[in-house]
Amino acid sequence: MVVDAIQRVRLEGVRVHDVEGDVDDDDGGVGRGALQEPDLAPRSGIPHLSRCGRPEGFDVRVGDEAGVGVRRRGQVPDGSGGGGGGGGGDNAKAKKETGLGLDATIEDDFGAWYSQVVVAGELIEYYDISGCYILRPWAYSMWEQIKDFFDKEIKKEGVENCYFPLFVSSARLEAEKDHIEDFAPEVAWVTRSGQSELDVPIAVRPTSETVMYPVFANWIRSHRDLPMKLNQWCNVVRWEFKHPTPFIRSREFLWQEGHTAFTNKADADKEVRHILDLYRRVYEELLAVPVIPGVKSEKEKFAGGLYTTTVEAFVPATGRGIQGATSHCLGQNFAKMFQIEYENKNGGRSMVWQNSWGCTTRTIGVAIMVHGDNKGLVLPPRVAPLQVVVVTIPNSKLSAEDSKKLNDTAKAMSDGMIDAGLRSKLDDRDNYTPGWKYNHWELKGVPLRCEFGPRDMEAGHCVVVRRDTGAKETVKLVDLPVRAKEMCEEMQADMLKRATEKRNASVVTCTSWDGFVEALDDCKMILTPWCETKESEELVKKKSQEDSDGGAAKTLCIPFIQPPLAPGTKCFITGAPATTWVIWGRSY
Ligand code: 87F
Repeated sequence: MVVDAIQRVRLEGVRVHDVEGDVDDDDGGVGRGALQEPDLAPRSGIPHLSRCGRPEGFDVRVGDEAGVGVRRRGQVPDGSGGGGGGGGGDNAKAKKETGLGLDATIEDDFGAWYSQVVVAGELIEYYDISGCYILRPWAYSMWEQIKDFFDKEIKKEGVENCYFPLFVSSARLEAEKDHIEDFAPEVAWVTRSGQSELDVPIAVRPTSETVMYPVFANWIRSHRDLPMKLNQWCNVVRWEFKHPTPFIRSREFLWQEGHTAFTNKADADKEVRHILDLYRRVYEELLAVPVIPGVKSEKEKFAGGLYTTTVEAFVPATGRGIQGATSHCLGQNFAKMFQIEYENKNGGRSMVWQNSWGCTTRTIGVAIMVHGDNKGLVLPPRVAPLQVVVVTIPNSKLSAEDSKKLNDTAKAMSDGMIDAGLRSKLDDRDNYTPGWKYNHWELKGVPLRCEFGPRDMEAGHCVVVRRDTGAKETVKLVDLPVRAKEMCEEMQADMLKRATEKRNASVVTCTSWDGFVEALDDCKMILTPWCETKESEELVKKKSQEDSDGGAAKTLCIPFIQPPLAPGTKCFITGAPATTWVIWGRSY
C-alpha cells in the first residue's frame, strides 16, 4: 500500500501540472525528449547558472546530447591529453572528433557547461520528474567518501546513527507550525493509496525535527540520558519552485541530519562549532573548496533555532556564494514545543538544549562548479572514485608476446598502486584508442593518468599526467606507487590553493554603498561593516535589486574570523555604528 501511495504521490497545494506548465516548461525552443530533465535547460537564462558579467545565450544542448552517448571507435590517433586547465574554444571540435566531451564552455555558457558535464562525466542521469536526478556510481562514490569521513568523525564524538520514518503525520508537522510556515509550500504530501484517498494525508519529510523530537521527549527522562547525540543518513524531499539544478538544488536529496540534546548551552555551543569545523574540513580537506565559516544573520538563520552557523563557499564562474552546510543551535525552542524535559541533578525539571546540523549532496555540485574545466570534471583526489587510470599505448607492430607483456606490466603497475592504498585501474578495453580513453577519463575528472607504451616499457618508466594542470612527469615503474600517491596529495593541495586564491581575489571591501553594486556585477562578494539590523538587510536587498540586473544581494555570513573593526566605524548602508563585518553576495 505504501509503495502504491508513493507511486501515486500527489502534492497538496502544489499542483504538479501547474508548476511545470507555468514555471518549468520552457525548453528554450529545443524540444527535448521525455527522459531529459524537463526544465534544466542549460541556457543561461537560468539566473544562478549565468556566468557573471557575460551575455546570456540560449544556445542549447541538453541531457543525452551532451556526450558520451555516442561512442565512436578509433577516431583519434592520439587525442594526446595533457594541457588541462581549460581555455575553451575548440570544445565543439573535440566533441565532434571523439564523440566525447562538451560543446559548451565555462566562459560562454556556464549553465550549459554544468548540465553537460554532470551527464557526460557520468555523475547524473536525468529522470522524468523535474528536480529529481539519478546519482550514478561515479557520484555516489564521492558521496560515500564524504560520508565515511564525516561518519567516523561524529562517532568519535559519541554520535550514534539511527533511522526514522520517511513519512510525517500532519499532526506532528503541525506541532512546529510557526517555524515551518515559510517552508509549507515545499512540503510534499501523499494523499492517496491506489484509488482511495487517505483519511489523513501524510507528509514526506523535508527534515526530521517533527519526526524525531516527539520521541526524544520519551527517551530523555534524566540528566543521565544526556547528552543524547543522534544522526541519520537519509533522503529528504523539498518541493522547490526555483529552478532545479543537479546536486545544487534538487527536490529529493541525500544528507545527514544530526540532532543532539544537552543539559546546558555551553556544551551545545561547543558542539555547534565542532560540527561546523567538520563541515569546513569536508569542503577544504576532501573537496579542496575553501569556505568561510561564520554565523547567519537573524534574517537568514533557521527561524526555529537560536542561531545558525554556516560554511559559505563561492563559485567564481557565476560570482555566487553558496551555503555549504549548516550547524544550528536550537536553544530550548523545540524542547518547549515538544516538552523535552528531564530530571536534573537537584531533582528538579529542566528543558534540554538542542542542536541540529546537516550536510547534503550539494557538496558534490559545489566541487564540480569550483574545479571543473572545459575538458570536464576535475575531481579532488581524496574524493575521486578512481585516482589513477593506467592507459596502455599499444602498437600494431608489437608481437603478440610483447603486447601481452605490455598489458601485464600495466596491470601490475595498477595493482602496485592499489596495494599502496590508491584507487587505481587499468583501462584495458581494446575497442577504444588511447586518445579516446584520455578524453574519456579527463571528462570524468580522474586525477592522474598513467600512459604506458612499448618504449616506456623498454625504459622501465611511464608518463604520469595530472588532470588539473596537464603537467606530465616521467616516473620509474619502481617508484610509481609512492610517486603517484605524492602526486595525488600535491594535486589535492594545489587545487585548494588555486581555489583559495581565486576566492580571495573575489572579496572586495566596501565601507559605503559606493562601489557595492559594481562589485556585485563584477562577480564579487563584498565585505562591509554592518549594524546587523533586519531593516538594513532589507534595504540592501531592495537597492541591489533595483540598481543591477543580476539580482539582489543578501548577507552570506558574519565570518568568525573578523578584520579589526576600528572604534567609530559606521555601517556601510545606514551610517549607524557598525557592530561587525559581514559578507554580502548573490547566492544560490
Ligand atoms: C523545508 C520544508 C519544511 C528547511 C524546510 O538545517 C521544513 C523545512 O525545517 C525546514 N527546509 N528547514 C530547516 C531545516 C533545519 C535543520 N534540520 C536538520 C537543518 C539541518 C538538519
